[in-house]
Amino acid sequence: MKSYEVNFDGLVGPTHNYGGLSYGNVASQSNSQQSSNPKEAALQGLAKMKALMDMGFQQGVLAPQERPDVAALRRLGFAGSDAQVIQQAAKEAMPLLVASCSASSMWVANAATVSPSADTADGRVHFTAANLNCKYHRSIEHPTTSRVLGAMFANQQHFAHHAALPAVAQFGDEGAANHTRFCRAYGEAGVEFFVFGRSAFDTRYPAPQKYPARQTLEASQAVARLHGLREEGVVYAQQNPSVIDQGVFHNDVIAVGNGEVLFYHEDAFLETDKMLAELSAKLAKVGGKFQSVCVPRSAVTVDDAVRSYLFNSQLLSRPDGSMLLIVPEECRGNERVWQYLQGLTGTGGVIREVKVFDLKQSMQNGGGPACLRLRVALNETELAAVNPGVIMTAPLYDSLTQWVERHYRDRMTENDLADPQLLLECRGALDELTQILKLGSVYPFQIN
Ligand code: SUG
Repeated sequence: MKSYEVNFDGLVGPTHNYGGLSYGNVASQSNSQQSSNPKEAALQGLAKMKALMDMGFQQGVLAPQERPDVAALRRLGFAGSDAQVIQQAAKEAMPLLVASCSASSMWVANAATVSPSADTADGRVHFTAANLNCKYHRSIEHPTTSRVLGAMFANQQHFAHHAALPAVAQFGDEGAANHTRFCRAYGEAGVEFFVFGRSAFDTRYPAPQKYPARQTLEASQAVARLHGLREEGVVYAQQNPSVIDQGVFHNDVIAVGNGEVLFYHEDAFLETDKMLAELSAKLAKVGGKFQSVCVPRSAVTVDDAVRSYLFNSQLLSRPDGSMLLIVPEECRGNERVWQYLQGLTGTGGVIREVKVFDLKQSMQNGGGPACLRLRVALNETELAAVNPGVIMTAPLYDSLTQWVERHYRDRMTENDLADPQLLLECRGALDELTQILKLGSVYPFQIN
């Protein structure tokens, strides 16, 4: 049976702004308080989805969330009408209003961890929504994420959904941003690779000193158990704490994998040789031949990787078996990175082509091409069971583009977030969106 990797991209929401909310994420911190352009952000994301679809890849779309999250503000004690809640928060606790307005759900690599049916004990595709509990503005995403994923993958015969892990730092889980899967073909059993930043219960593991390690070993292990993965089909590795302290807040900022290939930076992991040997041995057991492409620090420094987002790229398989790398424009702007990429594609290795995309609006908050997509490997039957409303087509691209043009503002600053009118605009837009994507009622304003 045919199988595919389907990329579901997060549609940027109408409140996209630079809130400076993510300590440890260099771009988020350095662009804090700049004015943003939500319309441009959404159109840049849609252009990437359209381009991948036009290249022949399976592409889907994942809806943004209701923001401002008035219900979250009410849980923090703000009261009255919706407009009063927003005005009171703006007056008394602006950082909380900003957090409740974040469009951060666009980075759907953090929405969930997904295990394809070929890896799981019950033969279904498993999803665990990420609790994202390292940052308040992200910790409020998972209830709606679960409803949206439930509406997209609604068939219980093929899809199993797990609620987010307990919402404490010991089970900090950032979803697919710290998870990669290696396989010979998408429909065959593979090796799932979980990368954690620290252990919550075992003090023998080192931890970063400056910035938080968002993913714990115990969270990764819990997800593997929930999904029914076999021990021979799983490898755990620890991120190098020193790169976390240099701004590598997720593993997908320093490594990306696809098929039988891991593309990574020399400083990305601890005990790299042991980890590569385990990946190679376990992939061999399911018939695969593991290949690693290491980028040496002498060619590209960790700082170059953080600034350019070289590794936050999409590594895609082409029909002839070679691979294509989708990188952000910032890679072309960094001389060392660009030179490295010219060499990489010119030497007859597996990565043959690089395509550059302008995703500046998202990049300024630390979200590159790979952050914007959630990969779901599906066989033909499973793909047919996905809600067809969320699969990208030329007409869907046109309607989403027109929808963005109609509803989105082209400038947003902190002052705009305090405008109660913004809530009404967003709800109107999202109500229409759920009809376009045939999601039913998924937002708090639609179900309460
Ligand atoms: O969680 N930025 C996100 C970026 C997530 C990138 N995702 C992956 N690497 N997979 C984060 O730090 C910034 C929001 C603000 O500052 O306005 C933010 O949430």
